[in-house]
Amino acid sequence: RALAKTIGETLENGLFHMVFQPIFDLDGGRPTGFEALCRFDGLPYRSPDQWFRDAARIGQQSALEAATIRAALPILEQLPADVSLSVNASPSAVADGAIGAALKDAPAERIVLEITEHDRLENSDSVIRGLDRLRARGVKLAIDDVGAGYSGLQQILRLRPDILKLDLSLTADIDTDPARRALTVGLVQFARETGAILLAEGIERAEEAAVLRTLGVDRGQGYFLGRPARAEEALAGLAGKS
Ligand code: G
Ligand code: G
Ligand code: MN
Ligand code: NA
Repeated sequence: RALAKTIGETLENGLFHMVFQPIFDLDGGRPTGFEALCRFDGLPYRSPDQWFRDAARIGQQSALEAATIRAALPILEQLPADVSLSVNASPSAVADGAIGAALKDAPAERIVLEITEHDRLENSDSVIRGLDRLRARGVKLAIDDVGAGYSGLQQILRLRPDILKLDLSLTADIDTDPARRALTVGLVQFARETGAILLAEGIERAEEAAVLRTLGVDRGQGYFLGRPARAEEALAGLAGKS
């Protein structure tokens, strides 16, 4: 099938590249980490979401996820030791061991695993076992897209993540929306009481960053703070900052 062929070729020939978006302490300073995001080079253009859905249909999702992680890891050698690398993973790729294998030789304590329940947790025991194994090695766990879709409160209560990543639908226009502020205040309190770090994504304006900081959100990510960029550009942005 055409789909299997393009995904097969993407994997075999590395027809994708990684970009890296900085994550900042909202109190300022240089990035505390970068999130790795994949970009496919083939035509016609497809978003990562589409690619992973397509790959899932032909049983290649885990292989594709593992390939993007392996492609992201080399940037760690060029980053200061206290700067972390966040990679995305689906629960199913954690459960079947693909993510653990991709991270086998990685410096675990510098890795943040961002997971979203894109797929239902059909096999939740094996997901939890897979996450426990990774965390035992020192990998930090972030729940991605908190406030959207399946990344619900049950998952947070069950997994006790190190990092909660607020979905951009909560961050957008938080400076003008009291309801979004109220929800965020609740999550700030939850994070404080459970020792988790709260990270807001999708920050596009200075006013949003200022409000999030005032509310007690620890970290931020978004176009206002820094766009995803190829490794060389991301590293150049880091140079000269302290
Ligand atoms: O960067 P962008 O907004 O286009 O990413 C769209 C979605 O694809 C996001 O939900 C993101 O988590 C996911 N995504 C991007 N890159 C990767 C990747 O390398 N691995 C996995 N598993 N998901 C990714
Ligand atoms: O993995 P996750 O779903 O968190 O992926 C985050 C997505 O959000 C990526 O596709 C990234 O390109 C995108 N993104 C990053 N910063 C911003 C931003 O400031 N605004 C918007 N709309 N999207 C962003
Ligand atoms: Mn993410
Ligand atoms: Na997200």
